[in-house]
Amino acid sequence: MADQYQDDHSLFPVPARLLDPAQCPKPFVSSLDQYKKMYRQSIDNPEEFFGKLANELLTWSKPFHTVRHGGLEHGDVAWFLEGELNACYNCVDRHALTDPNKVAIIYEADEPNQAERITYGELLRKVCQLAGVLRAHGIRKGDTVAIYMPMIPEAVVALLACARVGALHSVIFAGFSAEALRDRVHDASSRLVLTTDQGKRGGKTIETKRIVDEALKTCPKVETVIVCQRTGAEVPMKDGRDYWWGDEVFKHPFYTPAEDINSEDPMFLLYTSGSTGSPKGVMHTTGGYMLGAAATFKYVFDYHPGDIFACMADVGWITGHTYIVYGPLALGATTVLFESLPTYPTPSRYWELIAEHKITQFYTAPTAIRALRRLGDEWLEGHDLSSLRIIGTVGEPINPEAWHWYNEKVGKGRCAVVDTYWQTETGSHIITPLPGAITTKPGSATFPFFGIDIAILDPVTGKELVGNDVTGVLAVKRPWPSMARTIYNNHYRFMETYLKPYAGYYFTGDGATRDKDGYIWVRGRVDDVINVSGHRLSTAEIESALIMHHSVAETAVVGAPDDVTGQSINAFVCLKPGVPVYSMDLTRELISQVRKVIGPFAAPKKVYLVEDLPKTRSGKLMRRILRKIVAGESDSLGDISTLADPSVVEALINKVNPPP
Ligand code: 6R9
Repeated sequence: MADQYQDDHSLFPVPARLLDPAQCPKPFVSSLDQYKKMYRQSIDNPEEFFGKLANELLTWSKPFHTVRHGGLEHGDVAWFLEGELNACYNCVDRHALTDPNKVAIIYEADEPNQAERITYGELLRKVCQLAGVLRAHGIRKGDTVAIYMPMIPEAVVALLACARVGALHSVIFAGFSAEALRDRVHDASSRLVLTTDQGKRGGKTIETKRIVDEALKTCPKVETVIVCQRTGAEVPMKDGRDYWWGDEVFKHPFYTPAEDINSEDPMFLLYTSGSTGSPKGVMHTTGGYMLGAAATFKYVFDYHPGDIFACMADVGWITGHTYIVYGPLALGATTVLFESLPTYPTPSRYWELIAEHKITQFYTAPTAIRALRRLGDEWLEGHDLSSLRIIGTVGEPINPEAWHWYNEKVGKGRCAVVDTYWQTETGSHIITPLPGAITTKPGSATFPFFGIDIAILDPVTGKELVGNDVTGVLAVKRPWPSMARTIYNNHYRFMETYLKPYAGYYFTGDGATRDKDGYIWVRGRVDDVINVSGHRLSTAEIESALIMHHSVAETAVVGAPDDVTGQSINAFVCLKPGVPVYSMDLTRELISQVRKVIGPFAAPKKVYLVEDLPKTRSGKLMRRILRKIVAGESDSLGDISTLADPSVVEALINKVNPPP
């Protein structure tokens, strides 16, 4: 079965330079044998392995006695039970106390040549002041705070201030629309929102505060909005609700203690898309999440003091949480916060960034690599990328062409390439090469991280497919520290989505192959989730946005393969009787409907106005057929005899690929 994929099995051993002490710091894991030994320990004796690691990498205000409790069967996973620690203390105080002048954040603003550096000492002062503001506005341990902010240092301060007072932050990516923001603020019952006047990205202005105002029209529970000035533009302020960040922080001292937090106290919510319509507030707790962030940051990015780490994600997604904020700061690293786009003002921006800040680890998404590769190699010329040691990807499978380009043109064949597989729900990397130990294959995330017991299951029987050369659905056999604990206010849905589909396993929603050499290849989602430029979107969410339009009777959304964005959104729409079908305006209206309800990044690339959708006699939509048609595989539709009206298919094919 594994043979159906054209995998690239060329082998890339660890670059010799990484193992040469004259050129690079010695990797923490520097041979395959060492990886295997450590992995074995983490599986055979997780209590000892993770107990030791948790004490080595984190500072606990009260020690834990029980390393691990509960399991996947009952969905009662808990780690480091009696222990107490504060995530903010671990990320800020302990470094500010020992090395206050060390740079914590390099903020690379939208316009080039405006970088700012924030030291750990300054960061502690900023975080304490904002923590004071939160407390003054009645925020206490366990409350949820919504954060809707662009990529500015205050966004990092916002996350850390919440962690300091024990409030759960719920960051909503600033590309979400007012309606999507409202739904998330409402679902989390957030009483306070942190935002900015405007945002800046790629030279464009984003009306952040206006979007917040629009969203809050129907969020009566929100009592306070704290507005940070990014551009200084004049924005409406609502009396008694809206306060300027700058005015508020001046009222509070530069130091305020961090709250004692139990290891299993919730730390944050992050909304993500699933198979069904409404987004789910994935909840992470403190000790386990922090350990996952710190441990993967140490071993996967092989962090050594002096390194300058740059993750190009947005803090609105899990990658930003774990690898811009918590992982790097937990280990006292210098982390780069990039506000702009890889193509602004020119497609050299990443390479300028690396050269200017002497970045040692660089982490981005395959979609950015594909886009830059297309724009031509000349944009790389003349930029000194020799500081790089490790280059990583995340968010979607990387195709071999993009992998080779990244390795050769960016890494110059002298860096380790880490294709890191993980999810919002896993909290940190779960399948990934370790840069000093693993021979890679382009497009494979290779092997599991410590403590991750991978299983590939037969999708139908749920039976584990043991051995190599197997393809099935990807699952994990036992709990790991940074796995999500629940879905906010909906533990039932957590169980149904992740732990019930295959009893005793955590179900990822992805398909995967373990090849003949034991390498894991993640194939993409097996559920109704589409991955566009590394952004997770649910077909049901887009469908429900479309159906709100008065002309729409019915709709089906599928992902089509796309050279740059990985997948693109294709929407099939049946109109209500009497609505004229051939209308360009209507197509535009439908696209803007999705932009309005979810956000611009969810806009369908293609909208097909059609008479009928392929359904079974019992009325079940056969998405599989639509997927094949948009992928240009109409000649291999499989069995269509169960369709109520097989002639529908012909019409759909003609619509998508009109005959000449
Ligand atoms: C971290 C993040 C998770 C989904 C996941 C999978 C896809 C992420 C991948 C990858 C293949 C990789 N995915 N990394 N697929 N190779 N290295 O992206 O979290 O936004 O929750 O998305 O992304 O399909 O299930 P999230």
